[in-house]
Amino acid sequence: MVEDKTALKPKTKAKPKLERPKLYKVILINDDYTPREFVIMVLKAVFRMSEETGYRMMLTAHKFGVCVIVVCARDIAETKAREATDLAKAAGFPLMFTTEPEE
Ligand code: TYC
Repeated sequence: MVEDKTALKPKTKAKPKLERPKLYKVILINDDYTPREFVIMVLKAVFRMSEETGYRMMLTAHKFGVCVIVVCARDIAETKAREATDLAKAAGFPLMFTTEPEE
């Protein structure tokens, strides 16, 4: 008798759908006390940006209240926001960075 080797083979392969991990925004918040130069220094040190980009982002937050600094994985976003906020706190400034999920 001929053995049917294909009988147990599933017709379609199960493809578990992997959700793409959510991305998070790091947001710079304006305040009335932190010096502009200090904001730029933090942006350069923590987010590795140039003087020009730092200046542009500082000014955007200054004018509009907030500025999105970077969009990245949650743990990186939270670490950078904490690092930047802690630098300001250590220097006695109320400068704040927050994170929120991207829609
Ligand atoms: N508004 C501040 C000032 O006039 C400067 C500043 C800009 C502070 C952006 C925070 O996220 C900020 N000294």
